[in-house]
Amino acid sequence: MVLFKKVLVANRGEIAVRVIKACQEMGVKTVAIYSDVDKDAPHVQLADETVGLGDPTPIQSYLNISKIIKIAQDVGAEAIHPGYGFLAENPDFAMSCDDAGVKFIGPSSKVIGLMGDKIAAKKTMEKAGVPVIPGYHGLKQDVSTLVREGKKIGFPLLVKAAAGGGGKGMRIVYSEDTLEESIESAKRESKSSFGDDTVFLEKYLDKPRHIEFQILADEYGNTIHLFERECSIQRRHQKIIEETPSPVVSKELRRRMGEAAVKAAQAVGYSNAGTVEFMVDGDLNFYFMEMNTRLQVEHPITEMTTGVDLVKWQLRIASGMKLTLKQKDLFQRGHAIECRIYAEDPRNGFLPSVGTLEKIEVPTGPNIRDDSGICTGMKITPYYDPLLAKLVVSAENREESIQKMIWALSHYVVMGVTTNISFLKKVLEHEEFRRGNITTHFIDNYFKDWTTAKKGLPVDAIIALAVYDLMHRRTHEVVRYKEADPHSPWKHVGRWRVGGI
Ligand code: MV4
Repeated sequence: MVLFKKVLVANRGEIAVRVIKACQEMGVKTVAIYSDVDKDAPHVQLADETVGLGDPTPIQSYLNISKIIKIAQDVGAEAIHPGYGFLAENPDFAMSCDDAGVKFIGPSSKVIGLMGDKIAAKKTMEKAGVPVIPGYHGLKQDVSTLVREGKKIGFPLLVKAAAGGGGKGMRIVYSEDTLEESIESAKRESKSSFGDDTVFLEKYLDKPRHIEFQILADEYGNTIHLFERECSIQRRHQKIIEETPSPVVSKELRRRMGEAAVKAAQAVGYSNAGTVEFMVDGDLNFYFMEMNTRLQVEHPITEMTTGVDLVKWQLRIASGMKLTLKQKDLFQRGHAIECRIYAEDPRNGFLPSVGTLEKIEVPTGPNIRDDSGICTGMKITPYYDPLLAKLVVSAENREESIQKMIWALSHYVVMGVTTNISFLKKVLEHEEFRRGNITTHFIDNYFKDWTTAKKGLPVDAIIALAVYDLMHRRTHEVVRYKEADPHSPWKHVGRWRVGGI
């Protein structure tokens, strides 16, 4: 079995860069695709061949199935790597690849479709003996059935969309009084977001943690897990800090969850890289929540602690090679953390920040990894996800890893857009985070008021600090007036990351 000679990367940003580098290291030629606003982007500069998609709107570019498949055929690419997001979990895309004779680097279209239906996924897992969150996931969808089933579950409970994920169409119900209206409004939102109003009900778990397992499976049924990632630090259903190992997963729990994750993958004939998401409650009971049929954003922390290059394995598996890694040979070494650096303004409701990147300085050192898709001069536009980079560090243990990440964030400089760097540091510095006392509600619990702008320091102090910090390659949180006064001297320092004293 030999590797592909040429792969088309159907994505942009840091993940396109990550995949292109893995291909090149393995001697595989790469084809980048790009929209008009990405013509000078790093993934385009790095690739061996490039093809333009034109109009930057996602539907016309990175989501355009027929255009992308036509390009793959024209350039003679044998396979397409979808990255994450865009077409990565679209069963129609995987199917179109099959039909066009281009290998989709991921699981089968059938498995993607099955896992996209959260009810079908739960039923499959229940049948396979993987624990699922208690609730109702039946096909009877009339409101009176749902209300009756909801009362049986008890309160609080969650109404979730079968076609959903990411909190869309989700409602928390605290008592019988609001059950019916919550079901109806969840159905309405689900219909308008996904074109499907099927919902299911779950007991609302107390002190929930999001802990997921990385899976690799080849096309001959060999399946392994590469341990867990704790992803409980989220903001509006968007993960911002991930770590491994989880501070609450014991050896024994890891073994049981890992076995359940492998069982989940095998139950659906999974192949390639995937992630089994579990919710873990305050008593450390774990339940299958969903399976992500793609490479995850947070995959680097697994790579940092296991030494396994997941993207290379995706390529090998898709080209028909056997998984030669054995479960018994895998172990976790040290502790790794990833922080997602976004172009957004934590002081202004986390609104995406757009502009031209004027300066970027990246911390370097042993066990510091920067997966980024940005360069100076690049415009950050509102068209795509505002993720600029993923900063990943590893160290011997959790405490050292946190310290190291705080250092690394302090030496990460981005000028031209506002970033969440200072917010990430505040989270890492939080006493409860340091103790490992985290749940999916951590940000809501402890950083509720963070978006209100602080009153500014005198202008000369700001400028002095800015110069000082630049010289010392340090960044601070933004302190500026809330209102945009065109005559304000703040205008001139508004892009600088200043303050924090
Ligand atoms: C839950 C849960 C508690 N119990 N399910 C699902 C989608 C994910 N992004 C959030 N999800 C949750 N599912 C059960 N059975 C807690 C969450 C959850 C959450 C719920 C309500 C409000 C904010 C939340 C933030 C993270 C996780």
